Amino acid sequence: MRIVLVGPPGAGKGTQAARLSERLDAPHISTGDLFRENMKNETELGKEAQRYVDAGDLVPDEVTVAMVKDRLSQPDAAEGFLLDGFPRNTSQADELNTVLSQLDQRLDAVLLFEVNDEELISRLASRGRSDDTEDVIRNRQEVYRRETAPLVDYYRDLIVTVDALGSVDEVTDRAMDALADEPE
Ligand code: B4P
Repeated sequence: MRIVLVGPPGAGKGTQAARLSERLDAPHISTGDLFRENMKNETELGKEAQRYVDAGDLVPDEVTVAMVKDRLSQPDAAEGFLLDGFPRNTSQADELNTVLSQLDQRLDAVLLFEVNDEELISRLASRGRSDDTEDVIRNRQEVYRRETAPLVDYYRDLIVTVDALGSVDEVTDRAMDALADEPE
């Protein structure tokens, strides 16, 4: 299956994508993880992304889109993937459409993880990643509302909503059930 995961920062996209990847036997492709790996290895891409990630802003589309195109062209993504954190705005979504149609592929579903703001803040505060400080979290939430939330309308025919409150196992089961209920 070709699935996109959308949700506010801290909704558990990364957590759930890793688990769904095992259950569905499809690679987990996380733009956040790809940026963090490049930053750790101090690659040119990592150096370029660092200041945006540190501030909780979106890394410029041209950098992000090139990185995703490269990843999607690898053989393990040919039969399916879970795309975690991409697209994050409608222009990235347009780019993804173009890439997929060139590969004669299309998305099967867009999983939308819903959690209230209070829970999001408490999850991120307890994780403590370097971009999980209060100011940066607030900016990431604002960026989500402004840039990413419009994807719900953009993908209205593909959206599958998942209540992401509850234990990690409960959320995984809900996501699997919701996908199973989707028409082919
Ligand atoms: P991401 O890595 O995508 O970060 P995120 O949205 O905060 O994480 P996620 O929602 O996956 O939460 P997680 O599972 O980790 O992005 C980081 C940065 O990279 C962005 O700010 C941006 O700068 C850049 N970036 C990424 N993609 C981009 C793009 N397409 N374009 C431009 N820039 C981009 O869960 C969070 C915490 O909750 C964890 O501690 C987890 O253990 C906990 N948790 C999860 N599920 C739980 C549950 N059910 N109950 C309790 N806790 C739970």
